[in-house]
Amino acid sequence: MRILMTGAAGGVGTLLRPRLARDGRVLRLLDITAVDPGPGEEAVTADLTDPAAMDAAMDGVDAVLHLGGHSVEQPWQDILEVNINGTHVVLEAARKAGVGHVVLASSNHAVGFQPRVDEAPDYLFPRPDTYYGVSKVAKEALGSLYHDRYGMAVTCLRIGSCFARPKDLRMLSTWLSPDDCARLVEASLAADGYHVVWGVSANTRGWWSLKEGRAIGYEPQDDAEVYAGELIAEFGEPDPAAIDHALLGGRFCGPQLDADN
Ligand code: NAI
Ligand code: 15L
Repeated sequence: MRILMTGAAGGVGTLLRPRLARDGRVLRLLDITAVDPGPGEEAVTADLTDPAAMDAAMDGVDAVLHLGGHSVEQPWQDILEVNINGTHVVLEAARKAGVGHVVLASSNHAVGFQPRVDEAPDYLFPRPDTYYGVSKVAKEALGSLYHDRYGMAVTCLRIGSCFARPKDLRMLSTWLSPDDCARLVEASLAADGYHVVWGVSANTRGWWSLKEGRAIGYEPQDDAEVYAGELIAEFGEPDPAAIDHALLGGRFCGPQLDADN
């Protein structure tokens, strides 16, 4: 089993590498930045928008975990080329190589302007908060197309905040622990069909449904609440009216780049 991980040099890729390592599994790590491969790993330095490079990178691959691209707001042309066109290049290379399973890193920012509710449902209708969020909507749509047209199994992860630990009060609700991220990726790699699931741990203060995640076999084990004491001591009690708690996308819904960027 060989898994191609795009964006492997990034934060999530780095957290996932040791957690996805298995006997009999090869992780092919692709990034525009060079990565040092360890045991059970291969490295490819390539631009994911380059079709020839992606065709070559897909050789012998069984599944793709597509993390690569801009992970925060950028000017429209950059988002268009790397996140939207880049996802098309990745999916098209996967299709031509006969790859059966693709996992796409979407984001809560695909639905960032949705108001916070106690449990936002799976498959919540898009309300992107940025060009970056628009690219995640497009990524989910491309995944849907490649599932329906070509029978590819595609799971889109609307990731909350995946870091070693939650860094602020919002992340008490949105945190996806690295271990839970690996559990979610494993479940997604095994899932058939097309799914859009929240990428979040079992947080006491969570806002998002875990139903679709559980339906594909994801059982989160972590809860950001263990960090609540220290975060509240640092930042004070959460204010439900503040942008970080009133809208799903939090401060991404505040001023970003000018529209003409
Ligand atoms: P990151 O910014 O740390 O890593 C992204 C990686 O993609 C970088 O190593 C970068 O070099 C690579 N990359 C960028 N353009 C590329 C190109 N043209 N060709 C090849 N590689 C390229 O992001 P992070 O935090 O690791 O996120 C991974 C994915 O998960 C991203 O798609 C992000 O949008 C998504 N996500 C992450 C969240 C988080 O909390 N970390 C939350 C929601 C979504
Ligand atoms: C994202 O989509 C970003 O990639 C990440 O940097 C975090 O800011 C995260 O969302 C979040 O909402 O916390």
